[in-house]
Amino acid sequence: MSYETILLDKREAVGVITLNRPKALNALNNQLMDELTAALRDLEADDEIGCIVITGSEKAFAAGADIKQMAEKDYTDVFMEDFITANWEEATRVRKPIIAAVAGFALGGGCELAMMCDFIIAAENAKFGQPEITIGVIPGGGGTQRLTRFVGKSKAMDMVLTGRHMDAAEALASGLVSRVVPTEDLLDEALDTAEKITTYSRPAVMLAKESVNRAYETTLAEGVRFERRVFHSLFAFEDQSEGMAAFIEKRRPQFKNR
Ligand code: CO8
Repeated sequence: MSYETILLDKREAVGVITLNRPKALNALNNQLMDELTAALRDLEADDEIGCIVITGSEKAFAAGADIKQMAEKDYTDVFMEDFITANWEEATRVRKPIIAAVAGFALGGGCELAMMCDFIIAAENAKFGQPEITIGVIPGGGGTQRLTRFVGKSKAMDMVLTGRHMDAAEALASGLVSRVVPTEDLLDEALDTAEKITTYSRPAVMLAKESVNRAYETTLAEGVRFERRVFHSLFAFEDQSEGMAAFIEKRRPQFKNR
Protein backbone atom coordinates (compact mmCIF):
# COMPACT_ATOMS: atom_id res chain seq x y z
CA MET A 1 0.00 0.00 0.00
CA SER A 2 1.33 3.46 -0.83
CA TYR A 3 0.76 6.31 1.59
CA GLU A 4 0.29 10.05 1.05
CA THR A 5 0.17 11.44 4.59
CA ILE A 6 2.66 9.21 6.37
CA LEU A 7 5.99 7.58 5.56
CA LEU A 8 6.58 3.93 6.49
CA ASP A 9 10.13 2.69 6.80
CA LYS A 10 11.30 -0.70 8.01
CA ARG A 11 14.77 -0.41 9.50
CA GLU A 12 15.67 -4.02 10.22
CA ALA A 13 13.43 -4.97 13.16
CA VAL A 14 12.12 -1.45 13.79
CA GLY A 15 9.12 -0.02 11.95
CA VAL A 16 9.23 3.76 11.69
CA ILE A 17 6.07 5.71 10.90
CA THR A 18 6.57 9.40 10.16
CA LEU A 19 3.49 11.62 10.15
CA ASN A 20 3.86 13.68 7.01
CA ARG A 21 1.47 16.56 6.36
CA PRO A 22 4.04 19.34 6.78
CA LYS A 23 1.82 22.16 5.47
CA ALA A 24 -0.77 21.44 8.18
CA LEU A 25 1.76 20.70 10.96
CA ASN A 26 0.76 17.03 10.67
CA ALA A 27 -2.85 17.76 11.64
CA LEU A 28 -4.63 14.43 11.93
CA ASN A 29 -7.33 14.01 9.30
CA ASN A 30 -9.24 10.87 8.40
CA GLN A 31 -6.88 9.97 5.58
CA LEU A 32 -3.85 10.21 7.86
CA MET A 33 -5.53 8.17 10.58
CA ASP A 34 -6.63 5.53 8.04
CA GLU A 35 -3.08 5.33 6.73
CA LEU A 36 -1.63 5.22 10.25
CA THR A 37 -4.03 2.40 11.09
CA ALA A 38 -3.03 0.45 7.97
CA ALA A 39 0.69 0.96 8.67
CA LEU A 40 0.32 -0.15 12.29
CA ARG A 41 -1.55 -3.28 11.17
CA ASP A 42 1.18 -3.99 8.62
CA LEU A 43 3.92 -3.66 11.27
CA GLU A 44 1.96 -5.69 13.82
CA ALA A 45 1.57 -8.54 11.31
CA ASP A 46 5.18 -8.44 10.11
CA ASP A 47 7.25 -11.10 11.91
CA GLU A 48 10.45 -9.24 11.17
CA ILE A 49 9.32 -6.21 13.18
CA GLY A 50 9.78 -6.14 16.97
CA CYS A 51 9.20 -2.49 17.85
CA ILE A 52 7.55 0.58 16.31
CA VAL A 53 8.47 4.27 16.41
CA ILE A 54 5.93 6.98 15.55
CA THR A 55 7.39 10.40 14.88
CA GLY A 56 6.67 13.65 13.05
CA SER A 57 8.81 16.54 11.89
CA GLU A 58 11.13 18.79 13.88
CA LYS A 59 8.36 21.44 13.95
CA ALA A 60 5.41 19.21 14.79
CA PHE A 61 4.63 15.71 15.94
CA ALA A 62 1.01 16.62 15.24
CA ALA A 63 -0.84 19.90 15.95
CA GLY A 64 -4.08 18.07 16.69
CA ALA A 65 -7.08 16.76 14.83
CA ASP A 66 -7.60 18.62 11.56
CA ILE A 67 -9.73 21.57 12.63
CA LYS A 68 -10.66 22.40 9.02
CA GLN A 69 -12.08 18.89 8.57
CA MET A 70 -13.81 18.92 11.99
CA ALA A 71 -15.34 22.36 11.45
CA GLU A 72 -17.64 20.93 8.75
CA LYS A 73 -19.17 18.29 11.00
CA ASP A 74 -22.34 18.51 13.04
CA TYR A 75 -23.57 16.30 15.86
CA THR A 76 -25.21 13.79 13.54
CA ASP A 77 -21.96 13.43 11.57
CA VAL A 78 -19.74 12.81 14.57
CA PHE A 79 -22.23 10.49 16.24
CA MET A 80 -23.04 8.44 13.15
CA GLU A 81 -19.44 8.02 12.03
CA ASP A 82 -18.33 7.43 15.64
CA PHE A 83 -15.77 10.17 15.11
CA ILE A 84 -12.50 9.42 16.88
CA THR A 85 -13.20 5.87 18.01
CA ALA A 86 -13.68 4.40 14.57
CA ASN A 87 -10.12 4.66 13.22
CA TRP A 88 -8.16 6.70 15.76
CA GLU A 89 -7.27 4.15 18.40
CA GLU A 90 -5.32 1.49 16.53
CA ALA A 91 -2.15 2.37 18.47
CA THR A 92 -3.85 1.11 21.63
CA ARG A 93 -4.59 -2.26 19.98
CA VAL A 94 -1.04 -3.04 18.87
CA ARG A 95 0.71 -5.69 21.00
CA LYS A 96 4.25 -4.76 19.98
CA PRO A 97 5.81 -1.77 21.78
CA ILE A 98 5.32 1.67 20.25
CA ILE A 99 7.59 4.61 21.08
CA ALA A 100 6.40 8.15 20.32
CA ALA A 101 9.37 10.34 19.32
CA VAL A 102 8.02 13.85 19.74
CA ALA A 103 9.59 17.09 18.50
CA GLY A 104 7.73 20.38 18.21
CA PHE A 105 3.99 20.57 18.75
CA ALA A 106 2.05 17.62 20.16
CA LEU A 107 -1.31 19.29 20.70
CA GLY A 108 -4.86 18.02 21.07
CA GLY A 109 -5.15 14.75 19.15
CA GLY A 110 -1.37 14.88 18.63
CA CYS A 111 -0.78 14.77 22.38
CA GLU A 112 -3.46 12.07 22.65
CA LEU A 113 -1.81 9.97 19.94
CA ALA A 114 1.55 10.27 21.71
CA MET A 115 -0.10 9.17 24.96
CA MET A 116 -1.61 6.11 23.21
CA CYS A 117 1.95 4.95 22.55
CA ASP A 118 3.83 3.01 25.22
CA PHE A 119 6.22 5.79 26.11
CA ILE A 120 7.24 9.18 24.84
CA ILE A 121 10.76 10.38 24.12
CA ALA A 122 10.70 14.15 23.73
CA ALA A 123 13.01 16.54 21.94
CA GLU A 124 14.04 19.66 23.83
CA ASN A 125 11.74 21.72 21.60
CA ALA A 126 8.64 19.57 22.25
CA LYS A 127 5.43 21.31 23.32
CA PHE A 128 2.50 19.34 24.68
CA GLY A 129 -1.02 20.61 25.19
CA GLN A 130 -4.74 19.93 25.12
CA PRO A 131 -5.97 23.24 23.64
CA GLU A 132 -9.41 21.97 22.57
CA ILE A 133 -11.08 24.30 25.10
CA THR A 134 -9.83 27.27 23.05
CA ILE A 135 -11.93 26.12 20.07
CA GLY A 136 -15.07 25.33 22.05
CA VAL A 137 -14.68 21.59 22.65
CA ILE A 138 -12.79 19.21 24.94
CA PRO A 139 -10.25 16.45 24.23
CA GLY A 140 -11.94 13.55 22.42
CA GLY A 141 -9.15 11.02 21.99
CA GLY A 142 -8.68 10.11 25.64
CA GLY A 143 -6.89 13.32 26.69
CA THR A 144 -8.89 13.99 29.83
CA GLN A 145 -8.31 10.40 30.97
CA ARG A 146 -4.75 9.56 29.89
CA LEU A 147 -3.25 12.97 30.71
CA THR A 148 -4.77 12.77 34.20
CA ARG A 149 -3.24 9.34 34.73
CA PHE A 150 0.16 10.59 33.53
CA VAL A 151 0.44 13.94 35.31
CA GLY A 152 -2.25 13.87 38.02
CA LYS A 153 -5.48 15.82 38.41
CA SER A 154 -4.11 19.26 39.21
CA LYS A 155 -1.83 19.59 36.20
CA ALA A 156 -4.30 17.83 33.89
CA MET A 157 -7.02 20.29 34.93
CA ASP A 158 -4.60 23.17 34.39
CA MET A 159 -3.76 21.92 30.88
CA VAL A 160 -7.31 21.02 29.83
CA LEU A 161 -9.01 24.11 31.29
CA THR A 162 -6.48 26.71 30.15
CA GLY A 163 -5.26 25.05 26.94
CA ARG A 164 -1.70 26.12 27.77
CA HIS A 165 1.34 24.32 26.41
CA MET A 166 3.78 22.30 28.51
CA ASP A 167 7.43 22.36 27.46
CA ALA A 168 9.71 19.31 27.44
CA ALA A 169 11.26 20.04 30.84
CA GLU A 170 7.83 20.30 32.47
CA ALA A 171 6.65 17.18 30.64
CA LEU A 172 9.64 15.26 31.99
CA ALA A 173 9.21 16.58 35.53
CA SER A 174 5.52 15.66 35.53
CA GLY A 175 5.95 12.15 34.13
CA LEU A 176 4.38 12.69 30.72
CA VAL A 177 7.58 11.73 28.90
CA SER A 178 10.28 9.24 29.83
CA ARG A 179 13.28 11.29 28.65
CA VAL A 180 14.25 14.50 26.89
CA VAL A 181 17.05 14.61 24.32
CA PRO A 182 18.58 17.30 22.10
CA THR A 183 16.24 17.89 19.18
CA GLU A 184 18.78 16.77 16.56
CA ASP A 185 19.30 13.46 18.42
CA LEU A 186 15.61 12.55 18.77
CA LEU A 187 15.25 9.98 16.00
CA ASP A 188 18.59 8.31 16.72
CA GLU A 189 17.69 8.03 20.41
CA ALA A 190 14.27 6.56 19.58
CA LEU A 191 15.77 4.13 17.05
CA ASP A 192 18.53 3.01 19.45
CA THR A 193 15.91 2.45 22.14
CA ALA A 194 13.63 0.53 19.77
CA GLU A 195 16.54 -1.57 18.48
CA LYS A 196 17.51 -2.46 22.02
CA ILE A 197 13.95 -3.66 22.73
CA THR A 198 14.03 -5.82 19.58
CA THR A 199 17.05 -7.73 20.92
CA TYR A 200 14.97 -9.14 23.77
CA SER A 201 12.55 -12.06 23.69
CA ARG A 202 9.51 -10.77 21.83
CA PRO A 203 6.91 -12.68 23.87
CA ALA A 204 8.52 -11.34 27.06
CA VAL A 205 8.43 -7.80 25.64
CA MET A 206 4.78 -8.12 24.59
CA LEU A 207 3.76 -9.56 27.94
CA ALA A 208 5.73 -6.88 29.81
CA LYS A 209 3.81 -4.24 27.85
CA GLU A 210 0.49 -5.93 28.56
CA SER A 211 1.33 -6.18 32.26
CA VAL A 212 2.29 -2.51 32.65
CA ASN A 213 -0.88 -1.52 30.82
CA ARG A 214 -2.88 -3.62 33.30
CA ALA A 215 -1.83 -1.15 36.00
CA TYR A 216 -4.13 1.39 34.35
CA GLU A 217 -7.11 -0.92 34.13
CA THR A 218 -7.32 -2.67 37.47
CA THR A 219 -6.69 -2.61 41.22
CA LEU A 220 -3.21 -3.13 42.64
CA ALA A 221 -4.06 -6.58 44.03
CA GLU A 222 -5.52 -7.78 40.71
CA GLY A 223 -2.66 -6.21 38.78
CA VAL A 224 -0.07 -7.98 40.89
CA ARG A 225 -1.97 -11.26 40.47
CA PHE A 226 -2.06 -10.73 36.71
CA GLU A 227 1.68 -10.01 36.71
CA ARG A 228 2.44 -13.20 38.63
CA ARG A 229 0.41 -15.32 36.21
CA VAL A 230 2.23 -13.72 33.29
CA PHE A 231 5.58 -14.16 35.03
CA HIS A 232 4.86 -17.87 35.51
CA SER A 233 3.72 -18.21 31.91
CA LEU A 234 7.05 -16.90 30.63
CA PHE A 235 8.67 -20.10 31.92
CA ALA A 236 6.79 -21.89 29.13
CA PHE A 237 8.91 -20.11 26.50
CA GLU A 238 12.28 -21.42 25.30
CA ASP A 239 13.56 -17.86 25.61
CA GLN A 240 13.38 -18.05 29.41
CA SER A 241 15.79 -21.04 29.52
CA GLU A 242 18.02 -19.41 26.95
CA GLY A 243 18.11 -16.03 28.72
CA MET A 244 18.98 -17.51 32.09
CA ALA A 245 21.49 -20.03 30.66
CA ALA A 246 23.22 -17.23 28.74
CA PHE A 247 23.57 -15.19 31.93
CA ILE A 248 25.13 -18.12 33.80
CA GLU A 249 27.43 -18.99 30.87
CA LYS A 250 28.43 -15.30 30.52
CA ARG A 251 27.39 -15.06 26.86
CA ARG A 252 24.79 -13.11 24.87
CA PRO A 253 21.40 -14.83 24.70
CA GLN A 254 20.14 -16.07 21.34
CA PHE A 255 16.41 -15.45 21.67
CA LYS A 256 14.14 -17.26 19.22
CA ASN A 257 10.92 -15.44 20.12
CA ARG A 258 9.38 -18.72 21.19
N1 CO8 B 1 -5.89 21.53 12.05
C1 CO8 B 1 -5.80 22.01 10.79
N2 CO8 B 1 -4.79 22.80 10.37
C2 CO8 B 1 -3.84 23.13 11.25
C3 CO8 B 1 -3.87 22.68 12.58
C4 CO8 B 1 -4.95 21.83 12.98
N3 CO8 B 1 -5.04 21.30 14.22
N4 CO8 B 1 -2.80 23.18 13.24
C5 CO8 B 1 -2.12 23.93 12.34
N5 CO8 B 1 -2.74 23.90 11.15
C6 CO8 B 1 -2.35 24.57 9.91
C7 CO8 B 1 -2.66 26.06 9.97
O1 CO8 B 1 -4.01 26.30 9.65
C8 CO8 B 1 -1.70 26.59 8.95
O2 CO8 B 1 -2.23 26.34 7.66
P1 CO8 B 1 -2.36 27.56 6.59
O3 CO8 B 1 -0.92 27.92 6.32
O4 CO8 B 1 -3.06 26.91 5.45
O5 CO8 B 1 -3.09 28.64 7.29
C9 CO8 B 1 -0.47 25.70 9.10
O6 CO8 B 1 -0.93 24.51 9.77
C10 CO8 B 1 0.61 26.30 9.96
O7 CO8 B 1 0.03 26.68 11.20
P2 CO8 B 1 0.25 28.14 11.85
O8 CO8 B 1 0.42 29.17 10.79
O9 CO8 B 1 -0.85 28.35 12.84
O10 CO8 B 1 1.65 27.91 12.59
P3 CO8 B 1 2.19 28.62 13.91
O11 CO8 B 1 3.60 28.19 14.03
O12 CO8 B 1 1.89 30.08 13.86
O13 CO8 B 1 1.31 28.02 15.10
C11 CO8 B 1 0.28 26.22 16.37
C12 CO8 B 1 1.43 26.65 15.43
C13 CO8 B 1 0.44 26.90 17.74
C14 CO8 B 1 0.41 24.71 16.54
C15 CO8 B 1 -1.09 26.60 15.75
O14 CO8 B 1 -1.11 26.13 14.40
C16 CO8 B 1 -2.26 26.02 16.45
O15 CO8 B 1 -2.66 26.52 17.50
N6 CO8 B 1 -2.88 24.93 15.90
C17 CO8 B 1 -4.08 24.34 16.42
C18 CO8 B 1 -3.80 23.55 17.67
C19 CO8 B 1 -5.09 22.96 18.22
O16 CO8 B 1 -5.99 23.65 18.63
N7 CO8 B 1 -5.15 21.60 18.27
C20 CO8 B 1 -6.28 20.89 18.80
C21 CO8 B 1 -7.24 20.57 17.73
S1 CO8 B 1 -8.74 19.80 18.35
C22 CO8 B 1 -8.31 18.17 18.59
O17 CO8 B 1 -7.18 17.78 18.39
C23 CO8 B 1 -9.39 17.24 18.99
C24 CO8 B 1 -8.81 15.84 19.25
C25 CO8 B 1 -9.72 14.79 18.79
C26 CO8 B 1 -9.24 13.37 19.09
C27 CO8 B 1 -8.04 12.88 18.31
C28 CO8 B 1 -7.66 11.45 18.70
C29 CO8 B 1 -6.25 11.03 18.26
